[in-house]
Amino acid sequence: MKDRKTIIVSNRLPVRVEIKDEEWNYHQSEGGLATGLGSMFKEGNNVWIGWPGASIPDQRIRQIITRDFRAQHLYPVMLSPEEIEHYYDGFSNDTLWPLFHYFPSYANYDPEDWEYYQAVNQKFADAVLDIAEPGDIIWIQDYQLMLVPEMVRRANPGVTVGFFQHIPFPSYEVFRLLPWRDALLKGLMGADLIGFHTFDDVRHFMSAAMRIANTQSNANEIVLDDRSVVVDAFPMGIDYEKYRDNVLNSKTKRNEHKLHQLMGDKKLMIAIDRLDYSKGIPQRLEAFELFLRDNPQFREQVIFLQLVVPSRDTVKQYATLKEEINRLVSEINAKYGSLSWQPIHYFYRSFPIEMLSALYASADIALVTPVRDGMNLVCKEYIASRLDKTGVLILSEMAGASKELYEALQINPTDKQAVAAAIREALLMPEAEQIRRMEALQQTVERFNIHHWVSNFMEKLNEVKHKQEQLSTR
Ligand code: GDG
Repeated sequence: MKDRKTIIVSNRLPVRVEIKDEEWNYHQSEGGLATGLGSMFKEGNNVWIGWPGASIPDQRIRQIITRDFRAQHLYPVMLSPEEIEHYYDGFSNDTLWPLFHYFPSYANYDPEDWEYYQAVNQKFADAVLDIAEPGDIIWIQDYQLMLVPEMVRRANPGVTVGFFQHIPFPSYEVFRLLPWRDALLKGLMGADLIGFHTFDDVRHFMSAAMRIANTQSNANEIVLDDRSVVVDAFPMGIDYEKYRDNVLNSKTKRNEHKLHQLMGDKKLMIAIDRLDYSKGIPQRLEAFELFLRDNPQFREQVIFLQLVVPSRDTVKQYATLKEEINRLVSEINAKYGSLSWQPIHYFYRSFPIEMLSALYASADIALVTPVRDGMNLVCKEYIASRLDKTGVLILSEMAGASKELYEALQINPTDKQAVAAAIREALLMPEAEQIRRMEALQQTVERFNIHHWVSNFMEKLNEVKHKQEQLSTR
């Protein structure tokens, strides 16, 4: 088709607007998705639809901002504070997020949140339908927009719809707790291709579709009355070159130098997470304490730097988690620290990328121990930043990344003894062994990078569509 275009849809646009009084600024996202899709959405008539990150009540400012965005192929969907509260903070982050990360006791089932979720999904679908023409490809991102595929297909059956979920899809036993499970499955099955990070997520989705929606399936294909839906794994990668090159940046070098001054000849172990109960931060601190208790010879020898990026801390569970982390850090530091050594350096804020890169480049060990994570990109960024190929990654079996990164020291994050033992093993690992593992990890992360992920998904989507077009013309 001649003018066929691609429309990306995600909760957030890759550019965010920040408004204060009558003034506003635009901020480019440095996230993986923005990088991976960055070149695609700017081509031809392609566009990216999403929320610009702020409520803009003033009609005049809204118009100016919309015009500025559109000039960059960005279509803002404006959301009111109530919509953000119920669709985003509520249903997305207080219902789907905990449930899909296996924290069902944290999930809140509020019918009002669900009403908003449906309405806002319809708003996103309408934005797509405003510009979509038969033959266009629409790629919808993540759990905030699970109803959009079906809403778009129903109104415009001629388009091709892909959906990718960045967080885990839980076991049927957990998913079925959702009062609105049928509607969500139906929403997703409006897509031609549904992607997850891992084959386990695929299997869980297929099982939920079969047992809740009574679908028939054929291998990884759901067979509906008039069409089929392909479900597959597309493990997301990072912009490998960017993280590798960042290490050589002069700002990164300066930060690295400062870190070395702080560290002296001590070993550095790092962990970087958003504040979230799925990231296993308290369990990791407790495992570090166990390590210090049982390995007194390593005291004064290692510094653990934990960076937590603020997130959702007005929500009760997050505020409690933040307090628990504060308490654990101060208890461990008070118990084991000395005048010349503070075991844990804890930061609750975000750092510029040049500081992140300096941390990756300086760290002898990266501890990535979520209790549940769709993929986890921090561990891949650490690998890409290890220019001399030393360093040890300790990785949770519960992160999607564990399905690719076999040469990491893999642990069950709730097994504190195992995490403590892995820290010891990492500190004692001979350099040759570190390099052997890191080389293999780098090969995987470099090859299956963000560009591979985008082209792999798009190729599959084109292939699925092509097959369906052939079937319909027979
Ligand atoms: C979801 C899924 C999946 C962190 N601190 C700073 C900073 N970061 C950047 C990291 C990394 C990103 O944030 C975090 O990505 P993750 O993948 O670890 O986790 P989520 O945000 O939970 O993302 C996850 C991902 O989607 C992609 O599909 O892997 O499983 O939960 O890129 O570098 N960046 C800067 N300063 C910081 O202080 N600049």
